Amino acid sequence: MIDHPITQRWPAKDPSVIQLYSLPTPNGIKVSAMLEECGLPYEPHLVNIMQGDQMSEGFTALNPNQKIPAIIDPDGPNGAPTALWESGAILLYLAEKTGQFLSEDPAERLETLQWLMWQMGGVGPMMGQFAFFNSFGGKDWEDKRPLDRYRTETARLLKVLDNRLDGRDFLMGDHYTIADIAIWPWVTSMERYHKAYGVLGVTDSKNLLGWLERTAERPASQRATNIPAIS
Ligand SMILES: N[C@@H](CCC(=O)N[C@@H](CS)C(=O)NCC(=O)O)C(=O)O
Repeated sequence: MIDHPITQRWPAKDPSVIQLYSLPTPNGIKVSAMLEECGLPYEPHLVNIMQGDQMSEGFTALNPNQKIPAIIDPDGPNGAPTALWESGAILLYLAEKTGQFLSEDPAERLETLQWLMWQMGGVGPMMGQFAFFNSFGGKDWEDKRPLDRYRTETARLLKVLDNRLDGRDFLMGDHYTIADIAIWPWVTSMERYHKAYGVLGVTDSKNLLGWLERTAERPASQRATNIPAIS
């Protein structure tokens, strides 16, 4: 049973499963991809950030930071209902809950978390700013220095990723992990929404292109790009 103000606006059809409040943006896709990969039962709810749903009272009661994605797990730690936001924290939680996509080996686990933090602290914020100055409000700004700055930094991060993927199928070698799940939606969004693979140097990065293809081939990645369904 879920007793939370968010259920007034987004009622749970099956309150015994994880409730996902999201939209298929890069941060949203991370969590839907993880849920799909893990095979956990869950119920997606569309939070339309273009219409300001994230500012509503119900959503704010769940995430005071007013951003998607967020979840409620009725069967959280100690069997109690748990609400969680911040996509990286949700990936870590689901990995620990299911024992999947994060090695139990301490060294490997640490290295995976390092790449997850790299995504959360670098890739997401920098690519988000690049997107703003390249394609959204900032594209009409006369001063092009912010666009140059974020494009240069985004290209640099992508080069770091390309180097890491040299001789590796995934960030952690043979193992597909929450690091791949966190990074992939951001990288693909650079082309899908911004047609920027050329200016960012992705088209010349063969390790990166191979990884993008391998990750995109996964059925969970494909399904996640439309969860929650927009129409
Ligand atoms: N660090 C947060 C970032 C979440 C985030 O920026 N979500 C965006 C969509 S990708 C959002 O909800 N934006 C709405 C807004 O800023 O009002 C996470 O990884 O969960």
